[in-house]
Amino acid sequence: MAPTAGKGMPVDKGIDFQDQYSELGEYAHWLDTSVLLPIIVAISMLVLALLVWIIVRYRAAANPVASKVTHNTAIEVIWTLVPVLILVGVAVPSIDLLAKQYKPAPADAVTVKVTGYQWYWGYSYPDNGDFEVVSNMLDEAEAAKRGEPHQLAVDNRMVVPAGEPIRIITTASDVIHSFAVPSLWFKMDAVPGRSNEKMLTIKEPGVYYGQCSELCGARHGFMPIAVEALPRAKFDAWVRSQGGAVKGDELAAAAAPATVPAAAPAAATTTSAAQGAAAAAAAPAAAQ
Ligand SMILES: [Cu+2]
Repeated sequence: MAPTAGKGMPVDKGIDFQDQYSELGEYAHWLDTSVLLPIIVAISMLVLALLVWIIVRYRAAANPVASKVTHNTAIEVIWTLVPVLILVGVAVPSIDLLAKQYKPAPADAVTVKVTGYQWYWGYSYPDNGDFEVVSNMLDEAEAAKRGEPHQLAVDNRMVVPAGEPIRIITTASDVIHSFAVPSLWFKMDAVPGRSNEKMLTIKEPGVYYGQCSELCGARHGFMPIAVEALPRAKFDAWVRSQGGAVKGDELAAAAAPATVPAAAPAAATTTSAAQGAAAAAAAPAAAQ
């Protein structure tokens, strides 16, 4: 699948968050731009106005006899209560968002295990025959040839079904990495010896780019992430093309030559379940 310009990627001169393609992302984006930002702006303007008023009205030249007032109960009650109410108002949607973000995925969700390596990503599909896709950044010429943004484009994407919950488990083989895709509001550290889990539902098919977001060494800036969400039938076909199986398939049947979806430049160098271990061992060599 070819990426859509401006979708799932940064845009020129963009200052806002990227457009969101998950429900949680839309919720979080709304919370930021429609709740937090207006409150922040209003408070900043109020404080600025008070400062200017005091500096002008109560400067020594205009106000030679200083006031001796030290207490005003009414004002003190107001400036305690109003901030408390604002914070409670902000806490309600914040905690709601937090709880939704860490809701476990349903039992039948597609599982993708994301492994960070120095300096590339591996995506394995434990429920689909446990094949692993190794994903390296494309060089500038190759990215241009494929019509993809350089330093975001990869040779083999992480392919997932659109419109259904995905269970993403992140881990790492060497140092801490972080799997982050801004347009899906998804960021999860990938820590050696530990698995972190979070659910993701992508609303529509598309290609969504991200980057490793934890400083992980010399080529940290060159391990981009490309997530390709496909309609269910195309995802199933892709899984079979990788030597994997979808529910109801038999692994043996999937070993037969499979149809490669037109959408998959991602189909080039991946491994079957049987070759998985050998490929994982050879993978560092493949990492440029
Ligand atoms: Cu990294």
